[in-house]
Amino acid sequence: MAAEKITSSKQAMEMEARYGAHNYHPLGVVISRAKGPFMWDVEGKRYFDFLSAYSAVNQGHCHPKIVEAMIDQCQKVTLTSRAFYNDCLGPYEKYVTETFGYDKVLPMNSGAEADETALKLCRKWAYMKKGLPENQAKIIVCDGNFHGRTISIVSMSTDPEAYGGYGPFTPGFVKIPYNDIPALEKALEDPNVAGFILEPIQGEAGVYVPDDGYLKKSYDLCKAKNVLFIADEVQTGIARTGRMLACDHEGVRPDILVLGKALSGGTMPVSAVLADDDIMLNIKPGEHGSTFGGNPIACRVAIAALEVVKEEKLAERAEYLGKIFRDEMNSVKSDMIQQVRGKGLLNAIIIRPKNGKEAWDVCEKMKELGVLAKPTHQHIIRFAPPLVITEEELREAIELIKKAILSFE
Ligand code: IF1
Repeated sequence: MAAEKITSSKQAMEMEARYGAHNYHPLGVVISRAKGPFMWDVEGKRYFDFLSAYSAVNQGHCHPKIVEAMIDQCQKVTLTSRAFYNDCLGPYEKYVTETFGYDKVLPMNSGAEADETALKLCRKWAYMKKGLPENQAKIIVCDGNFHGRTISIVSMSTDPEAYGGYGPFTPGFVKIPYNDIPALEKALEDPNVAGFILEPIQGEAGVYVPDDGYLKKSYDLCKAKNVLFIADEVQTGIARTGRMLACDHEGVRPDILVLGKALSGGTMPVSAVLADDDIMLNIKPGEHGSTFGGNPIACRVAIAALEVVKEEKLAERAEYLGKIFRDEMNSVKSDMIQQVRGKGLLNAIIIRPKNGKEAWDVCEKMKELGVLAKPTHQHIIRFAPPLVITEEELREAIELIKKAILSFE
């Protein structure tokens, strides 16, 4: 029995409702093709993509260089598992560690897997190098965090929608307010603290940009207490905020760096954890791994994805275009715009409800006008187009976004 072909958006949405888990509530649009900053629905309507799959498509949809690497490797060998060597992993490991300046990389697949790996590396280091008593290691996390959806990761969450109904929870996490230095100082007084994990900008929390200096001060406090500073750059990394890493804005070099999403340019799940030998080599053969982690296709795709970032100067583009976006949105005369915030091309607008209309309604209007974005936490719309968008295309999309907001005046 062959799989059914989709000939209308309505057919696709009904099929998903009937046969798929209802763990999402997507906007009512069915994408069938995408290229660069654009996506087309089943009926052929074009949209500007202003979500970029939550910053996984920084290089633009179906970037030719990345797709070419994928196709080429697919016809050689797709997967060896780590039971054997292959001729793609070494070159990738060398390339990615030299790109970010670390001794070693542990390749994984999803961002959650990479964050879990970072937590395991931190705990292992705490027992083997810092000398913490077995099973007593604590890791400080921030209110409003989002690091993935596994049981241990939602054990760190302060969002009932993320952790509700999934107990019992993994112990060993200490929650403090984000962007709060005194709270971190106090939490670091506990001698059993092994690490501090945070997003340099909280994405899911609504593009919450901490005060200037927060990352550097946090890093310094952790170093003073021999605590590992773990940066989850799954969403903020790979040029999204106007630098290769969001930590680069403050010259902070995380002890453990977590990457994902755009590491593959949105073609397939590729994530990575980078650290120096003193941290990385505490995990011995057989103590961690994954079937697809570091597979040949992932290695070829990730090299191509990083080459695109460098060759097309995507960080510089994000910096320059992001300023245009924030300036233009701050000039809109509408009391629906409560705040515009962000760095590079990771931005958000807090929508003040008006006449019963709120962020979701603005997103529906934008969809009608040909721009796709989605609210987070009811009143915040995240705007994150692929970094390959041209200034002309960005300005065209900005006019449509303005039109959508002003349509409620
Ligand atoms: C969903 C949120 C964003 C992440 C950071 C790790 C991960 C993510 C900073 C895990 C993933 C995705 C997951 C996706 C929607 C999206 C998301 F709304 F869920 F929170 F971007 F903000 N660290 N974020 O942002 O990476 O395992 O997904 O590869 O779960 O709905 P993953």
